[in-house]
Amino acid sequence: MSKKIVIRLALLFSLIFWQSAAQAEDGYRLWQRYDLIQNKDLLKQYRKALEDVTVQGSSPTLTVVKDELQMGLSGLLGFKVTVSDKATKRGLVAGTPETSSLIKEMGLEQKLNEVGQEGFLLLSQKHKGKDYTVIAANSEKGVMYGTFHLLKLLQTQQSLKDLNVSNSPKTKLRILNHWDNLDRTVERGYAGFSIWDWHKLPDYIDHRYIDYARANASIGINGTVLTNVNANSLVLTPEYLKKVKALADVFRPYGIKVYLTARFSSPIELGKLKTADPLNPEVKAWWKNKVNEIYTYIPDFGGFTVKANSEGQPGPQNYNRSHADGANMMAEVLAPKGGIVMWRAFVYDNNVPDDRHKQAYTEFKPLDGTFQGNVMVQVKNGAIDFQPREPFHPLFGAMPKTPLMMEFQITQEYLGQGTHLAYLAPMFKETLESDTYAKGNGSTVAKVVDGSLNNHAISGMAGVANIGNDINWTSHPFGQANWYAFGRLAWDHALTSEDIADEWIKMTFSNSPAQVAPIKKMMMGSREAVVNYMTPMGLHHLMGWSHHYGPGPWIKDKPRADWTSVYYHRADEKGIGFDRTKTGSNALSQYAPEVQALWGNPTTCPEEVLLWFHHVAWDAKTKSGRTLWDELCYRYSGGVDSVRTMQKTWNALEGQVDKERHQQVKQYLAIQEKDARWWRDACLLYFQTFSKRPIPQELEKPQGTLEEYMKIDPKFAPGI
Ligand code: BDP
Repeated sequence: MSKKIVIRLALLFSLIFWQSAAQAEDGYRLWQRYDLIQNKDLLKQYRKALEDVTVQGSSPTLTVVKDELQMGLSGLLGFKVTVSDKATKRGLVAGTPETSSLIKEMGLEQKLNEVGQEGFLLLSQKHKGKDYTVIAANSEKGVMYGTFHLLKLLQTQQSLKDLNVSNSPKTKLRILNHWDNLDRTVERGYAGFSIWDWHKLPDYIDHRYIDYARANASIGINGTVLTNVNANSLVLTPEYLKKVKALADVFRPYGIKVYLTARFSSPIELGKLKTADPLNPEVKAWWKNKVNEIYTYIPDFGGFTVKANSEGQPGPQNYNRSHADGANMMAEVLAPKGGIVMWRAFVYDNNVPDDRHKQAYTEFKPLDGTFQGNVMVQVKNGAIDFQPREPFHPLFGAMPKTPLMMEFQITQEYLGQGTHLAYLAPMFKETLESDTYAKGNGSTVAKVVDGSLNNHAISGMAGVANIGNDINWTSHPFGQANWYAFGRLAWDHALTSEDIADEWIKMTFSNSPAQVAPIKKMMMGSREAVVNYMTPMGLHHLMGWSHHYGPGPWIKDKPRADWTSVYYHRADEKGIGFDRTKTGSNALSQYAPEVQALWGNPTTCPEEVLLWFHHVAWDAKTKSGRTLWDELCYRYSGGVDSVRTMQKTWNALEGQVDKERHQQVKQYLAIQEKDARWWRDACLLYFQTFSKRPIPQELEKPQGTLEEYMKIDPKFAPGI
């Protein structure tokens, strides 16, 4: 080899090395990667269609649109795209009839009428003999959502020919709930510390805030509750309101409103009043002044999320007032400013009820019709607490006069936290598609939540965020998919889990079918895998004390019975499960008769929730023909097997997925496999002390003893 060739080769290799080093994948870019499109034919089509880009106007939101188009298209198309504000004669045009003379000329009014304030049109449009791609909306926010939609079409490599998209959100408020404390710890947060750097705010604006807003806007999220539901009244002091204002200013152009959690006792803590009684005039006056003060900093402040009389938080019941009294007092002072109250229904009082499942319904159902118009009652998807599987909350369908907001948990408190792969869209969908029968067949939870079942003017979905200051935001690279899926479903609950996964994989990893198909398969089965190795067949609340990470079915003798595991599984010599039928707690009576008929009979009750509603004998026959005990053993083992299958699938993707993320996920899957065995073995050995039956011969046997598992006590687990 000549010297020249050697030098050239060396140069080439160093270039390749430099390029791959420069592209080290840390996951920070989420689904907004905007890398050059590899499909040559499509690239040609896109380049032709999008060569000229026109966005007239210069408001903050239109600037977001321009910046995103410039950055996105330049990356995807591989040349520097400039956005012009002079109406050009072809290419892409984005705007409203007010901001864009071209769009006004096109006469899209009728079509625009159908998409409302936040929706958009994306059209291939001929105008005066020229071809345009048009993003049109009634508001600049709509233009922004249309822009992200167009970028998604490119990222997922879809044709831009004959576009005729008309799209608008089904739910009005699409909100992230951050359980972030002012000291930057995050309750149930597994991805580092809070992204809100309160100490440096308001002077230092971390670029992350902007990227956070971009990511959220791209999936339609339009609100963020910055602080923990277990609230600190400090955030309502002027010092902190200035910091909140700085964040609100960053988020505003992206259509994201800021909300805060309000500690009910703030008038005492900050106002030095003797009471926080919602009917006390001084208390009302204090909140009125406080709200007015907040609006001087943040003129479009969204309102409050309130956790009251739950898990030790103060609330109106401390003064013998109802939840409605408390919520309405706040709502009254927020109403003139356009603010709302999201009053949480996750309550349980100081007395242990006969069944915690019943408490929210018992307290809230009688209050239906007594809330002010700007109050939404925020209800968790299930009646206990974000378990891997819960039947839908009985309040959905039971409060027709009150807009009920959905509360999902994106952060995986009970689903393996920051280390397990569990794609949650199927879980969210399962709840949304459940039929409450409130107004006959097809009265789904989704229709309750989007307001259509009872014609509510406001509607909303909240998701407890899984975001922290880890470089990739969510610790597990696949945690990003849950943030993404929540936003997409809040926008349109009719989307399928598969389609959402498809989009996310293409934008996050690759468009190559060789990657999309296996990754999607992993994702689609992952939540069920977690259910199986943690809490199959309707079991729930079996986790270890406080950290909620590993198994603890033996947890008992705690300050409250309903904080223990034995309270929920009720295993004894005869069988296992919580009888919630007439012979038991009768929580089932909180559901519509159709639901009661289905779930109330162990032979028709879906096995997925069997032990949620029934105490079943160890030897009872299950659908597989096996006894309940054997079936439980099979399900627990099946959960472990599914994780091993995920590992195989992922290993086969080595060399296709970038090294960094491949390695990361591989390590997490190894942890998940180990944890799945831990759950399986600990639970089966423990339940075996009651069932007194052997684990079927053909299944893998536990490696440790029950005593060993019971001694495991993870110290300093995050999120507590
Ligand atoms: C539980 C969490 C606890 C939260 C509570 C809530 O363990 O940290 O404060 O929910 O939703 O799941 O208020």
